[in-house]
Amino acid sequence: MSDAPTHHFTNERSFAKVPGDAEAGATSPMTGEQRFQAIIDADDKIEPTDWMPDEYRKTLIRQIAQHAHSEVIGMQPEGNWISRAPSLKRKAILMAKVQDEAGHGLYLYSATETLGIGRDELVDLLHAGRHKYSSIFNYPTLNWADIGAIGWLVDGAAITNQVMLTRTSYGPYSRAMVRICKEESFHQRQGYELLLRLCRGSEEQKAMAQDAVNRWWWPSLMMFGPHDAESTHTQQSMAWKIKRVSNDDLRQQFVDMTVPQAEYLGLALPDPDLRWNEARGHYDFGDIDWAEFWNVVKGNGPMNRERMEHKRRAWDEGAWVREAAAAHAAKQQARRVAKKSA
Ligand code: FAQ
Repeated sequence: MSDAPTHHFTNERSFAKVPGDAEAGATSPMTGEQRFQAIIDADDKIEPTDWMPDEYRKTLIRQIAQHAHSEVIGMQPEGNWISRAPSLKRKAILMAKVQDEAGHGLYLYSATETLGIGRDELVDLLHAGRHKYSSIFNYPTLNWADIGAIGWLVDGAAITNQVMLTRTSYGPYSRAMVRICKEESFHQRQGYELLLRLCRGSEEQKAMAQDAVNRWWWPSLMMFGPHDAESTHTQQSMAWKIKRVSNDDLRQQFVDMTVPQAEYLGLALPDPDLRWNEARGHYDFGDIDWAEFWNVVKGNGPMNRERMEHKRRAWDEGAWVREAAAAHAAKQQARRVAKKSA
């Protein structure tokens, strides 16, 4: 072992057997970099204490933090309707869903902590405008049917993206995704069922559902990010198996899955170019308004300012809770130490 480049080996896990070990043999042990690549090639998981390239770590922190921030900011558009839900049952469902999103944020911030960066630091970066969150949460929720459209389309798009992330190469992220996807599928079902009830209701209710779908369809397609040709990170992220499917392929999957669901609801999707293409075996769809997408990403969407103001205010107002929890934990710890040394 003495001639192994030890600076590449950070822990026991680095010595786990991976394909290629036999060929590498005892005479030429793998470097951390080679072992990282072998784990990726074998479709195995990189774990927190494994050696990893700095850029791999940075990419994960960027993507997972952006995802965590999205879950937390994503509580706002729906949270806005909890007090106005039309029945106790709908209120209970909506509260459970919004709480789930907070939980998703926590799992994801925990996953970034395994990469060496704390939640407080990430939240500061978001509050300072140096981190992004998903464009979708910068649109307003104008009527009750928006809650159904968010569940069906926004959670539907989120699941399409996140199912592939259960196979991402970073262990803690992939395991968080398994649990998150289970919860997201309940979210999607409740949204679809809500819209189905409206579509089987009065003319006014159906019109409300159609209005919501008209406004949420295109922003949902934007959630998948820019076209592959414009995507800064896709190529490297796919080589590292952080992303397993490209933005455009996921968007196509989502369209193919959603069109028959819209037909069953009896709702039109607001795209005159949407039609089945027999030769491709997929639906063709119209051009996305990328100017609108980038405008929203840069902070100029209809609700960006309000979302961030609300987020900062909630963080400041919750300071006493964090301080009280930290003081309580310190007191408990001091008691444990005192008991041990007594
Ligand atoms: N919004 O090179 P790419 C949810 C940025 S969770 C804003 O293609 P990448 C649950 C991107 O950061 C929704 N910015 O980037 C829920 C990059 O900028 P940067 C969130 C976007 O990372 C439901 C630049 O554009 N889900 O909805 C967006 O390879 C209901 C170039 O883009 C996740 O975050 C966008 N839509 O691919 C909660 C899933 N798209 O950083 C409440 C995990 C792209 O270089 C209620 N994330 N950008 O300055 C991912 O899978 C990826 O990050 C993508 C983007 C696919 C989103």
